[in-house]
Amino acid sequence: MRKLLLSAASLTALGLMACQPEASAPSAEIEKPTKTVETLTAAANAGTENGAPTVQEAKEFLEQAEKDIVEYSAYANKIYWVQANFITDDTNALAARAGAQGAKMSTRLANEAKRFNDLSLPADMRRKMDGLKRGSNFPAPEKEGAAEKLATIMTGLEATYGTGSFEIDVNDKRIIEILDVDPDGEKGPDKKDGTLKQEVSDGKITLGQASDIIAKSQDPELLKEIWEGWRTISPPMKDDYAKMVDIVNEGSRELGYEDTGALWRGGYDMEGEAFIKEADRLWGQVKPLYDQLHCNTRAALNEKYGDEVQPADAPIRADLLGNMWGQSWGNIYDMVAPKGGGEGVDVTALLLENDYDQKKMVEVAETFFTSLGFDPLPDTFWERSLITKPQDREVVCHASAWDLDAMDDIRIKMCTKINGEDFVTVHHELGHNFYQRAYKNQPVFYKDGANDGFHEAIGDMIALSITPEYLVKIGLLDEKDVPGADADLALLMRQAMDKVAFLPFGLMVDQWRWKVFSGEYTESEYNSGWWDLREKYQGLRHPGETRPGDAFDPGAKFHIPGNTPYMRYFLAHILQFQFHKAACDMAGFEGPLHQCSIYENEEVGRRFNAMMEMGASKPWPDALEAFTGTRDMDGSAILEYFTPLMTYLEEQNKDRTCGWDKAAE
Ligand code: X8Z
Ligand code: ZN
Repeated sequence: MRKLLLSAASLTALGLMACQPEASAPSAEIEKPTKTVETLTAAANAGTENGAPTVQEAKEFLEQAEKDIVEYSAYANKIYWVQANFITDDTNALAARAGAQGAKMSTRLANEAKRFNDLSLPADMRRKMDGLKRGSNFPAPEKEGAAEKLATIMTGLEATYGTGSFEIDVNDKRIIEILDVDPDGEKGPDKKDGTLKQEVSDGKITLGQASDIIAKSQDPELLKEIWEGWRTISPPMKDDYAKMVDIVNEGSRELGYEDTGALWRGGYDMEGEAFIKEADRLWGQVKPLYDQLHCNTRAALNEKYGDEVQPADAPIRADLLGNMWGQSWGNIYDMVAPKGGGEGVDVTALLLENDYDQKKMVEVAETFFTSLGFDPLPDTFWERSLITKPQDREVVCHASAWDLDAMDDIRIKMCTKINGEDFVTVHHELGHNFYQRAYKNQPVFYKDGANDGFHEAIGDMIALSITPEYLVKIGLLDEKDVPGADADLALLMRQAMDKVAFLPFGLMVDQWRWKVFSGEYTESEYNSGWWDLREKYQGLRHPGETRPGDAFDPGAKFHIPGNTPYMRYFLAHILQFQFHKAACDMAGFEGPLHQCSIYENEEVGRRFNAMMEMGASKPWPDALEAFTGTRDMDGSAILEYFTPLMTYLEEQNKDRTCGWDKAAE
């Protein structure tokens, strides 16, 4: 709930958010005026007799807005933190109340900012004003009771997801084997991978356990059962979701947007229509790579499971890909490992062999940042973060990074598992925290990412430098075990199964939401629309012939009930490779991009920090240019990174029929 209510470049910054700041830099029109406050004040003050607002009034309004936001956030963030760390009816009620207050403040400030629409303002003040006018990503209408209703629904949706669980057969040997569950329901000692032997005496499992089964099982019956089981948590969300859509659409219209999708698209320093084209353009650049990966993965699944389970020419069955949402496929790497191409590096195995625990994973990630010249995390980070899943209470397990006081009280909250995937996620989360701290001296309006994709890309960019050579430096990998050049394909395939596989998922989630907000998908079409897009972009289908009539499969993905915009992750998957390439160029690295690590390079760190310090103070192309020298988001860096793999995939696929029916649409 936290992130929602204020947002806009300003309100969001306050750390009202978990996953990352509700970034949305103000729109582009702001840059025009270049006069100084003094000249404008003089000019505008001349017009006060007719009641027109003055520049001085605008200045005072912004100062007061800043104070209100800071004051509100200081207590609301604490409430959100407590609620996400301890989900009960009581904390939900508190969070809903704080959320309603935030929504009202956000709407009030947006409306008050409109008073200054016709006033010529210095660029900086105009940017702040426009940020305020965007309100929040989930704006409440002004009418009595709307903010309370919205906040209650949003808190409820997130809590329903956070506490979601479903029944399994506790005597099912296939499940016991994977979860190491004692059928008598007794708790055992810590498992080697860090999850406690799970107590399932109530016969129910949670998302973490279900995800382990999806990651590890190769039994298509069990996979289908678990995949469908998790999706029983979301039908009860559907009606509330539809109500929420109506409320925020009304709020968005009051702010002057056609619907909430248009409001979201307006957060990229360009016209909303131009942003749609931009996302399509980027997808067009990388789609050929995805298509090849899809073709090769489907062939491997067909070989493994046979035509019955995975036909060679149909979309891929979503439960076979090692991930609950089919969004990243690294867990089935073994099925697609290039033959004779060496082993690559199995980070999960290394972490376990080296007795890493969750805290150590975070410490090592921190060391990467400090090796670039960033200050260490404050003591309070270690005292206040939640790094392992508590056994005795309900928490929002989805990983998130927080900035409670918009200064130094930064924290993460995640139910970390000891595996390679979460090792990357730990870097991802710290990327948010280091970004938040880098821009802490900006005015509150600019305490945010250059755009929301930047915020998601920082830590991922760092994690791209986790090369075998780096792992040797930190003592995780033995020098003698560094794979030879023949293992490059293996390394690239591991990366591609996560990063390339993710791209169309990153894109489709908000294609769905945009259509929901615009009314193109009505409540009765929520689920069929979701699957149309899953098939169109990802080439996936659900297991089984049909989905139940009440199914609400989007609700089984955190960011839908968690109300976090998703296009940011698509952008981040493009941007992180652009950042990586720029950083490697700066470092003077001359080999192939996937072999480059910027570990210990303080000059790169200094320049990265210079971009991060800007926060949202300038349109994002300025920030991008500051670090990469280019003003455009561009997929060519990710293509360059995977060039050897693309060649390999094309060769593998040359006699295969690639694609799926809707690909041509
Ligand atoms: O939600 C996240 C982060 C928190 S901002 C863990 N991610 C997306 C997801 O899990 O769906 C990171 C990658 C995509
Ligand atoms: Zn994130």
